Amino acid sequence: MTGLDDIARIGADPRRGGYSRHGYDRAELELRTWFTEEAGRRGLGVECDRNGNLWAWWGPPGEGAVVTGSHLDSVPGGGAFDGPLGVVSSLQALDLLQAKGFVPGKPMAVVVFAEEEGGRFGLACLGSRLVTGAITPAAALRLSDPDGVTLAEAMRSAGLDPALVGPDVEVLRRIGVFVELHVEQGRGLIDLGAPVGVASSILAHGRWRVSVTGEGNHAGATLMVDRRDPMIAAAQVVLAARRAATGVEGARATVGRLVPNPGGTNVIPSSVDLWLDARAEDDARTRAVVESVAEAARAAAADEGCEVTITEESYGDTVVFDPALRDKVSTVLGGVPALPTGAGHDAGILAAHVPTAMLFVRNPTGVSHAPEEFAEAADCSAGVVALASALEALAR
Ligand code: HGY
Ligand code: MN
Ligand code: MN
Repeated sequence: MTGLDDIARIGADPRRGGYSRHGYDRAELELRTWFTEEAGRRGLGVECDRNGNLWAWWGPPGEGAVVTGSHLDSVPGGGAFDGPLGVVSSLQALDLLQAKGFVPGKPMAVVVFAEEEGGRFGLACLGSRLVTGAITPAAALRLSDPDGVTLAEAMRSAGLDPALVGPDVEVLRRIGVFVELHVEQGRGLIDLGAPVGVASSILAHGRWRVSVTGEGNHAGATLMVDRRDPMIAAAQVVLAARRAATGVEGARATVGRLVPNPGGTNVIPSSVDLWLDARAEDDARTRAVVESVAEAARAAAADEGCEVTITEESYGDTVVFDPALRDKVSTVLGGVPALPTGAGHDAGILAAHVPTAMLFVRNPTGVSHAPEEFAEAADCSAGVVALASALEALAR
């Protein structure tokens, strides 16, 4: 997959393995430059919208466009394909259409959404949520990264004016249909024996911040009976997440991020922050998992003489992709299988506003959000051909 080779050195993370490319950090800004150059080489006109999303237009920007694309940012230590495969495949699909002399009957564009993973500012799909109004400018401008750099400061460093962020009706009006190609992040296409599939739905999912406060103290001078150790309660929250999800059909719950304050080996933390990522087939089951974890957190904190607060940081209900568009794309592709995903996507945010479809490319490892994530070159090429066919059928 030549396009991915071009960016293979950008944002490689020697400590974690894989890639760490986050909203407006050096690696992601380098990827923005790479994308702008690649689009320019193809005669596409590139513009950045007020929310930091890049748009590369084939022909003049206009309403009812056939839009494809994805994101370039990653999770910390993420794989090479999650996001970039969709962007590279979009450019290569346009290459195929231009090479065959296809003349679009509608405007076409490739979009790169900002901070899809929320790897820096903690909120997934930030760029698409801002465009659609799924997050308010005020809430977005309250975001800051673990070093205390605010979203506004990061956007300014990228030459953007944070005062302009917010719902963008003009941008939304331009999107007639959005098709996102993405590496599959599970085993669906492996089990189906298919290189490419279309998405049927996305699990309901959200993120909750659990903050436990106790009494910071000395690890050696403080008797066990005298402790109010927030780490004890935090540990029980982690175990409660596993128990809660296991008890709800199809649910998933993860604590992948836990930050003790101050974080010294010989220090009983004064507080611990941890983030719960919970998902399930519908709102009721997702909320049931979260409520069960919250109950356990309150009990564990009380037992340990600690305080606990639980804050919902983001949430999206189940997404069911437009069945007519899904079936049209599947038919154009000769009847590829439709499959659900447990991973969130910008396409999931846009689906509430414009007709949206997703294509998945087989990942023989079934692993994602880790360096082992992979897609065979032949399957990537099949994805590009499929995307080109879908876009051609939609842009005729
Ligand atoms: O978290 C997700 O599912 C997506 O990768 N942002
Ligand atoms: Mn991801
Ligand atoms: Mn992704």
